[in-house]
Amino acid sequence: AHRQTYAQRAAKHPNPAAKALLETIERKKTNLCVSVDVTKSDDFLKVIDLVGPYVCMVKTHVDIIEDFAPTLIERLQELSVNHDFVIFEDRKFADIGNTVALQYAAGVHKIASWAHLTNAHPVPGPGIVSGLAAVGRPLGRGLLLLAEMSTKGSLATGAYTEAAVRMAREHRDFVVGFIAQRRMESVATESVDPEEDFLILTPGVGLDTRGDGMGQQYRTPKEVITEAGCDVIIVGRGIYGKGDNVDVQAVQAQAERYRAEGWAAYLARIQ
Ligand code: UP6
Repeated sequence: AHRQTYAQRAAKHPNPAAKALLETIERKKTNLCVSVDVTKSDDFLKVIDLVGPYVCMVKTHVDIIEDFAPTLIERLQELSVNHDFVIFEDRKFADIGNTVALQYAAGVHKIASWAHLTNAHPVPGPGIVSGLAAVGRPLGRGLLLLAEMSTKGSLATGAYTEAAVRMAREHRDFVVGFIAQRRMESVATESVDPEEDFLILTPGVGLDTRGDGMGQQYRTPKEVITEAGCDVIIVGRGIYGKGDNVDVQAVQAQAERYRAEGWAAYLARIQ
């Protein structure tokens, strides 16, 4: 899949959320997803409004917003329409099917009602996918499985990563890809359908530092997109620093910088 263009893949993708993401990437010429990890609603909306023109997707951790109100989701949805980006709630579900279905549909945040994509740890086994699919599939949502993590000492390696890929292959109507550090086609190859097209979304991307002192490890867009064959770069603090005192010009400049690097890395790959 990674030798094809985003447009070619969009045309064939059966899942509405994955298709929308691929179309957005092609239309806006950006494979940048900004992870908006700030704790105040005003900063959250401000950063999204600033980076909106440069991104295909905005990634949220809605549970870190200290003044959360349902109207925040309405504003987020307006920004998603006006700036043309997909919404990914990085919830990292990790419980039994029944519980994750409730966490996805209900509670304060009602994630399934607004997030085009969300993600889950495969650790509980395939029931987690069935539980989330029962809620998300009728709504046209998509799920990403965490097959690998960007952090030092991650346990998601080897046989665990292989099991994640097998789990995804058995639920291709809802699982549209992975959070991972490389392409997954060559993992657990006993039952690969040549038509499968899993998106690889990759966090741990930074141009100016290699880590954060708390286990995070950064690679460049070129390493991630050109060399490892991933599809989307996820960048948080590389764009907005600590997230306090949002500097309008600096945030826009960094967003355009990562967009340009990510796109050049993609063009180099498909050449
Ligand atoms: N994230 C990772 N690594 C993973 C999975 N998810 O960093 O393997 C998420 C974090 C954070 C973002 O939860 O929201 O991606 C990375 O932010 P940063 O660019 O500021 O390090």
